[in-house]
Amino acid sequence: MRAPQLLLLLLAFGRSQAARNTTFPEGFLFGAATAAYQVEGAWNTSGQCLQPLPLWLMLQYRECIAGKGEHIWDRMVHTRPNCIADRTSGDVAADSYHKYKEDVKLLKDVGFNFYRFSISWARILPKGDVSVINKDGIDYYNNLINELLANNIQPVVTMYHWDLPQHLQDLGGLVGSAFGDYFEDYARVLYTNFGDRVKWWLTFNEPGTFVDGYTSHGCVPPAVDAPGVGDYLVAHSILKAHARAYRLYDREFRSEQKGNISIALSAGYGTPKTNSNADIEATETFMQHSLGWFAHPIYSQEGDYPAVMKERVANNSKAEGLFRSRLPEFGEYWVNYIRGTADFFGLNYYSSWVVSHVGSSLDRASRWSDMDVMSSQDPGWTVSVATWLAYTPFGMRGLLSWVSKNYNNTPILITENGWADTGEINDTMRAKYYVNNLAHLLDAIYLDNVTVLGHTAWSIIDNFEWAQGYTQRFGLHHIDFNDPQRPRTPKESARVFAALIKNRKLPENYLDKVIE
Ligand code: GBE
Repeated sequence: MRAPQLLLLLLAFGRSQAARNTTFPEGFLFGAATAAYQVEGAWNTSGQCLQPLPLWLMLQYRECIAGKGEHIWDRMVHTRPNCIADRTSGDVAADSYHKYKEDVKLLKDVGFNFYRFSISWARILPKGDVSVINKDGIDYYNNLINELLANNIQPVVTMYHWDLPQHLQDLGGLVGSAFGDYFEDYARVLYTNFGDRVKWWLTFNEPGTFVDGYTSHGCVPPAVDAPGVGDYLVAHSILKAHARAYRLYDREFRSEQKGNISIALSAGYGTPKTNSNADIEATETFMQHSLGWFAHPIYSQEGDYPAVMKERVANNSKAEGLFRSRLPEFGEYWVNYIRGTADFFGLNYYSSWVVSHVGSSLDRASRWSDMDVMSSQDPGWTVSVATWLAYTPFGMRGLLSWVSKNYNNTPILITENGWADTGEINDTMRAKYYVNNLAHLLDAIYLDNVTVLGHTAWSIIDNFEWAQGYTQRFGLHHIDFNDPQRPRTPKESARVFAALIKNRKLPENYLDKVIE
């Protein structure tokens, strides 16, 4: 290597390393997450009475014997076991329903400031509506919340992480005309019972993912085959329901409880394949059509779906000979009602995509063909056992900056971030993933002036990974799912996190030396 080149290299390294601040700002929060169906188990646990009651009393006090109701994932795993890679289910999962104190201990040992968990709607309201309230369910979450607070860990509660009560599914599900009523009533039960202690709420987890229950992916319940139609209808209904839960809080609870409410949106970070205008534009369309779909109605100044999305779907629908756009319209009332219904931005980030423009080549209408883009992974990226999840820590900074820029520097909480493997205890790749994602998160804070409230690791424990069953693991703690005791064992990543939180600084040994 010639001298000037060496000098340049030294300069580049020296500068970027020196410029990078690897210390967490004061007040930055660390947390870890789970979701009810993925960890709780006790899928059909029955309610209990203090003593056996005579029949007439049992009929009067139905809540006394209610137990947990069935939800759409229960129904799917039990009726279509082939949908799950290893033909397992969440019937027992990590058994957190019985082992929640152990889970809190794990959180405490790592030093997390908060725990993001979800409430199982059907455990609280077995039929989904408020006709029956399961006292055992209320007790369970009260116990969990109290155990967390006793250990100085803040609860961050997701109201809906994909487990719709089956009874509500039978009444039209997420697109049924009464869905918003049911969700508002459920939210009221949650605020009333837990809002004195829960100050961070997320209404829905990743609507952009669970809309797939209405596309041709056969194994996401309720498995309705209506791409480019059903997914848009679900999103529409979810945005309204989210806003109703938020407005309800404003009307009846906020002045007393003083909490924060948002929604957890998921996004891959798109980077253009080439610097052609077509690819740059395609990348923006991709971001608007996946993340902006939900974020624009809530966080933008003008509200409603992104213009590019409305225009594309309307044009395509017309070309297909339809009388109206497949993308439903809100109208002025709902645009105003939904706009501004979040106190911070909940963002799940895992991975990035290389995006390029393609002419409409897909033969069937879908939200993907509506975008005219192709997303793929760079062949140089390391891909995890989950095909969609590649090691792309730069996307953390890119996405945070994109959100901050598009939505007026709104404060962001990373509500999920994580790496999949097959369960190694010495999970050095997961440790590397977290350290470098956090490095780019700090770059977003220090170099791009993004307001980031905190980071959430998915997940504190291995859990039921939906259609992948137990074949893909995301935990900082290993669980042996063949052992009825479901023993938890800390992995290397748990140790790395513990040190990182204690020092409030990234460890040198897992930090990538090259900075994009
Ligand atoms: C989160 O979603 C979920 O909130 C959480 O419940 C889950 O455990 C965690 O991720 C880990 O997956 O045919 O393989 O390409 C991919 C993360 C579907 C974002 C999976 C939807 C990742 C978006 C289907 N993806 N998800 S395929």
